[in-house]
Amino acid sequence: ERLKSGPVIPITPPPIAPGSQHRLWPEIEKTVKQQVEMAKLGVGECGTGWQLFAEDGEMRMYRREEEVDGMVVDPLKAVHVVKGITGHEVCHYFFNPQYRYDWETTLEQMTVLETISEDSLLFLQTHKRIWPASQRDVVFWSHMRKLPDDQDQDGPDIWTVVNNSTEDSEHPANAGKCVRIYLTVCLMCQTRVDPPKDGAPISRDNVSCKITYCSVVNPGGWAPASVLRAVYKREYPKFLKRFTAYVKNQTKNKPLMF
Ligand code: 6CM
Repeated sequence: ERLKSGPVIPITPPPIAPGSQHRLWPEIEKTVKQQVEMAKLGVGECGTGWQLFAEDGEMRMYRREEEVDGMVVDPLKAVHVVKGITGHEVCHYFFNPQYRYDWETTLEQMTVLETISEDSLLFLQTHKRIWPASQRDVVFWSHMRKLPDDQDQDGPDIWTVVNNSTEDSEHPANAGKCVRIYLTVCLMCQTRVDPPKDGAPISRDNVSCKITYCSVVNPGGWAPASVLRAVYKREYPKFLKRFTAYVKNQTKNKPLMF
């Protein structure tokens, strides 16, 4: 039978390269582990140098004033607790490019340069110019993952997205009108579930998400310190409030995603 119809050619699906084969993978692994460990550390009562600069309801934002070669690189750490959403949902809307223009108000243009793996993307973004500084752009990988909660093995997983600057030979820094910025960002989300006493199914009323957002941005070139600090003071609270409100609004009529 077979000989009559010719040789049997096995049909194998095209290989999907796992992230672990990618040139950036060792750096992604190392950075994600480091960033999550750092995000888990509290800001401490005092003495660690974190100063509270914005507060609104459950949201607290802290910064440490730091400069490198005269440029402001103040590390930022924010914590927020938002009712009715899960960590997986928060990370889903933060990671996926199709939602970014909806919530990222400083964004001018976003391009996905490469899909590294299902949960890792390479982005090029240009941000709106802030007077009197030059416009900024940034190339970064972004990676989303879930991690078991070692404090609560039976509880929901921790979800995280880490963004970290990298190089891309086709988009060299400072080649056009933009100054390249360098960032490391970690969004870490822990879901709390408070099940109904009567054994009723878990609804959005029974969940809340503790969000920790850490960021260090090097502006990459001249930017007046006072303007930069004023921009951060205004933009970070605006971002976290707007983004979490966006996630609440997007998910309110959808089933919970753990
Ligand atoms: O983490 C955030 N967004 C992510 C997705 O876009 C990603 C990108 C962060 C870019 C942060 C750059 C913001 C600052 C750009 C202006 C620099 C101006 C310099 C000159 C000023 C005098 O991680 C949310 C980022 C929220 C930022 C407020």
